[in-house]
Amino acid sequence: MSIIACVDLDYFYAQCEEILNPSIKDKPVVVCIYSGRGKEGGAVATANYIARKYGVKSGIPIKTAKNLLKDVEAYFIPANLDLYEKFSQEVMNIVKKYADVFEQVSVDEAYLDITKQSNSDYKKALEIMLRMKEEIFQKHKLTCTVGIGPSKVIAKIATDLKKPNGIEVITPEEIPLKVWPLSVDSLPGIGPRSKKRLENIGVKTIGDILNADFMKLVSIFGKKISTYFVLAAQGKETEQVKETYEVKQFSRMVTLKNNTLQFNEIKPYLEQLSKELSETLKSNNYFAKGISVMAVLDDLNIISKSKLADKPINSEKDIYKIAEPLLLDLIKRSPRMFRRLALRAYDLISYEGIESLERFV
Ligand code: DGT
Ligand code: CA
Ligand code: CA
Repeated sequence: MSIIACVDLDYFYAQCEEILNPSIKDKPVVVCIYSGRGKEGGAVATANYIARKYGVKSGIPIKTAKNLLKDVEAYFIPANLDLYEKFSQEVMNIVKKYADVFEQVSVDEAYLDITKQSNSDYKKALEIMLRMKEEIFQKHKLTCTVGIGPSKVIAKIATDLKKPNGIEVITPEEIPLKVWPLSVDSLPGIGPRSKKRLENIGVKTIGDILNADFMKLVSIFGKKISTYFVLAAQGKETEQVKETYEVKQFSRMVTLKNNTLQFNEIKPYLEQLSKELSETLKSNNYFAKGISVMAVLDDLNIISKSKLADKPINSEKDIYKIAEPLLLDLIKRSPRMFRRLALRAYDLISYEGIESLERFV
């Protein structure tokens, strides 16, 4: 019997901001995506649980959130997606270690097949996931919620039951008790519209799905979706955890102190980026064949040039050697001064199997 875990990081963007600046932690924190139209145009990406008590949630206009929080001291922070991406990668690298099979489904969410690790034992599975939660918290001071069950759907439902900073196990035997009383829209895939249609035929809870007339469901949702509802409600849908393959590229970017087009001034930045990129490749066990240099100009236009090395590389020296002529070429054809410089490695080769690499080096 499979055991699947779902890991979801709590109020993710807002929690990253709290980690960066712990002094805001006991106040409402709202992470905003500004549209650029008007001072307060845009939407809320997410908010911490204190702000949620005031009704602030993902997707509402920033203006509405400001209104809800007008009588309290609150923090409105523009989203820093690079920062969240970086936290996400670091946390997911920990999560991965605890899985037989690991599938990342969004920036803050992953499914783990832990059947082998736990020997199909739910008590063991719980212990393993508690250890993982602990390691994530120890290393990053970041909390997450974990759900464990016999299928992806049940694992996800378990996670939603215990947010934030919780853990929940639902064994197959516990499904009637813990899952069937829940409202139908707790089942992943059932949104407000399907909920309405189900209510119209008297189906309010997940358990009601199993008592409903199957042909009636089919007449509304079709056979495929109806079958999914019925299997999912019993923890019997068989969607596998699909291994997520590693990122196919790494990059590093820097903002120049002064905008410039002078090679001598830009060179130290390229050296620094080569060093950082080399470190990233090495610490992730990768060689790269492709190197690309990109410049963001002072009008925010972007120019770039790439080249494939003759063999996979990952040393600072080799990276710089490929990158320097690319930079010189960009400087030559750039109409404007450089504002930022980025270096990217692609066409990556993992050196887990170092032997197979010998034919390259
Ligand atoms: P949670 O899981 O309920 O504790 O809270 P979050 O914020 O982690 O919610 P989740 O897992 O649905 O989404 C993960 C991140 O994705 C969230 O921190 C920000 C982003 N996100 C979610 N919904 C929206 C949205 O409607 N708009 C934008 N721009 N970003 C969103
Ligand atoms: Ca989340
Ligand atoms: Ca999520």
